[in-house]
Order: sequence, then structure tokens, then C-alpha cells
Amino acid sequence: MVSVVIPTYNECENIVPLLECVAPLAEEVIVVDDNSVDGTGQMAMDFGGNVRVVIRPCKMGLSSAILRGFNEAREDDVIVMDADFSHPPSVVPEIAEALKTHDIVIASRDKIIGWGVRRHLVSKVATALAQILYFRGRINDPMSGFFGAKKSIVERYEDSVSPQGYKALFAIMRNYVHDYGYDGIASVNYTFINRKFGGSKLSMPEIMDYIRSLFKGKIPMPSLKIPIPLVQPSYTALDRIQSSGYCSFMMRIL
Ligand SMILES: Nc1nc2c(ncn2[C@@H]2O[C@H](COP(=O)(O)OP(=O)(O)O)[C@@H](O)[C@H]2O)c(=O)[nH]1
Ligand SMILES: [Mg+2]
Repeated sequence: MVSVVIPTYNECENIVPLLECVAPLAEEVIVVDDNSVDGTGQMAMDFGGNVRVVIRPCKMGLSSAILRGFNEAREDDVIVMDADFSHPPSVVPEIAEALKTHDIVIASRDKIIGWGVRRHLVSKVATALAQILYFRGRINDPMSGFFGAKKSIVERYEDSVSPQGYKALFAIMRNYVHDYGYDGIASVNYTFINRKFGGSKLSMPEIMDYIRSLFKGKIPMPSLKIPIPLVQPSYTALDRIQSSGYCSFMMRIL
């Protein structure tokens, strides 16, 4: 018994064929659409059946759409997939099966077809940093956007996910691994084929968001030891501090 969450933003060429493939494989499908201008949300609503649609007012970020899907899910086993067919619906039953006995199931890309050099490079660097800093090579594809997880697990760690970001699975897993280790995580392999219709919504802000999240709480920032006066300085004392250049120094470092 699974809920499938599909975040969408301008996926009008893909959404109906995808729902035709995925709806029969799940108890429910939850489409989280950010008011796509191309009518994706309406098309999903017209599909009916076991498809539920959440329309948010504007583009609010992939990770926040994923979390909203988990919050809406009626099943405890939830699978997240892109709307663009790069995550093949045929893998959904495999993830669902593994999710019966695991907390997190990653659909790992053993082969990627159709990406350019730049996208390969971004993905390789992002994966290498995650492996070095958090997973010591024990997770096959921590950057995957195709995964299953228990609703209860994701809701426990949802505060650690950056809403605008792209890497919800990475943020959840790094906390999960810290608390429980690797035994509750399984992986199934598949071949990723890049989308035929529409364009990727991954852009520089999402990449920067990931880099920020990598180092958040990992590398302690050196603290600046600035003496705080115990007594409120009088105006004359303040004048003296200002004239000594202390304030302009503070302004510069802030
Ligand atoms: N609701 C919502 N969906 C999004 C947003 N950004 C991307 N998506 C959807 O999330 C999925 C992943 O985005 P995609 O552009 O395919 O990223 P890529 O696979 O990394 O190139 C697709 O189904 C998009 O339509 C967003 O801000 N809000
Ligand atoms: Mg995609």
C-alpha cells in the first residue's frame, strides 16, 4: 500500500501519460503543483480516480513540494518521483516491495543517458562531497530524486530540509544515518534516461542551496571573540570608542 508523490512545475507534456502508468501501481497519487502556467495542475485534476492534486500559489521549491506530499499522504509508505519519465514507473513496485522492510529505499542510477557534460560534472561533484562528508561511500546514489521513505521518518526530519532546495533525500538521510546507521536503507538500481519533454528546473540557486546545506553544522565557523562591555557605555565612553576606530572596524567585519 503506497502513496506516490509527484511534484510538478510545467509538465503538461508528461503529466497525463505518467499518471496513466503510475495510478494503477499505487493506492493514491498526490500531485503537488506550483500553479504551473501550462495547465499541468488542471490536467492532473481532470485525471480523477485515485489522483489527488494540491495546487500551491506559486513556485515554492522542489523540496517543500515533496514534504507537502508526505504530509498529505494517507499511507505510511511513500514514493517520490519526477513527472518527466526519467524515473521509470516500472521501478515503483520494486521500491514499494523494499519499503515493506526498510525505512528508506533509494532508486539508484546505475547508468545515466542523455545528460550533457556540465550536468554530469555537477552531479559527480555533489555526490562526491556528500560521500566524503557524510556517507563514506556506503550510499550508492545519495543525490537521487527517486526514492521511497516512511512518512513517519520524513516527518521526523523535515525541519532539516531546505524548502527551496532539490536534495530532500540527502537532508533526511544524513540525519537518519546519524541516528540509526545504514541498516534501514535499501537501494534498487535503474537506468536514468533524461526527459524528452520540457526542461530541467534545476538552476544555480538550487545548486548553491545544496552547497550551503552540505556545510551547515558540519564545519564549525571560527568564532570572533569581540569583547562585550558589561556596563552600558556612557555617551562620552561611546565617543571615545568611536574615535578609537572600534566601530568602523566592527562595521567592516560585519
Ligand atoms: N511543485 C514543484 N515542483 C517542482 C519544482 N521544481 C521542480 N519541480 C518538479 O520536480 C521534478 C524534478 O524537477 P526536474 O526539472 O525534472 O529536475 P532534474 O530532474 O533534476 O533536472 C519535476 O517533476 C518538476 O516538474 C517546484 O518548485 N515546485
Ligand atoms: Mg527530472
